[in-house]
Amino acid sequence: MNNWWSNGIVYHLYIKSFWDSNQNGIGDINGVTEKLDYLKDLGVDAVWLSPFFKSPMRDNGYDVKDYLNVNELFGSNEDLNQLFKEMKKRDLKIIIDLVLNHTSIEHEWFQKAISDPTGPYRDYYIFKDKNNINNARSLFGGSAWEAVDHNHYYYHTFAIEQADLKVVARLDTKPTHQKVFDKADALHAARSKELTSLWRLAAK
Ligand SMILES: [Ca+2]
Repeated sequence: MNNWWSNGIVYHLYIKSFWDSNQNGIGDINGVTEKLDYLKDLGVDAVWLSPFFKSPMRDNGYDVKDYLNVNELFGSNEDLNQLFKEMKKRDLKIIIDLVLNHTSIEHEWFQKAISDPTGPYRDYYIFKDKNNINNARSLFGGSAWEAVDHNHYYYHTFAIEQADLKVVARLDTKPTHQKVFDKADALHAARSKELTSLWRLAAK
C-alpha cells in the first residue's frame, strides 16, 4: 500500500515563531493560514503543527491545560477551524502534535487529583508515598518526583509543571489514553460547533 506518508513531505511548523498576522510579536494560527500558498509552493504535503492548546507555556505548549481550546496567544478555535478549511482546500494534510503522556499541573484533572486524593482523578497520574519513590531523574534536571504534601509525590518525566499521565493498561480500568479520548468525545459532542475538526482528525 502506498500511503501518502510513505513519500510525503512534512513541514514541522512551530506556530509561535512562524508568522505573526497581527504584529503583536507572537506567531499565530492566522499567520499560518496567510502562508498556506507559500507552503504549498514549497511542495509540502502535510503540515505538522506544534501544540496550540491552552497552556501556561512552561514547556512551549507541551504542558497542556485544556485540550479542547486554542491558546489565546495563537488565536481562537474559530481561527483553527478556518485554518483547517483552507488547508483542506489546498489538499494539505494536517498533523496535530497531541501531547498525551502528561498534562499541565494546571489541567483540571490534576487539580482534582490534588484536591480530592481519594477521587477518580488521582489514578490518572502517578502518585507514590515518600517511602516508595525511586531516584529517577527528570529529563529537565532534578528529581522526577515532586511533592504535593509531606508524604505524597507525583512523577514528571519533563518539567515539574508537567505531571505524567498513567498510560499502563490495567485489567480493571481503561488506560488513561482511552479516558482522554472518551472525555474529549463527550465534550466534543457537547460543543459540536467548536473544534469541528480537531479531535476527529487527531483520532484518525
Ligand atoms: Ca500574533
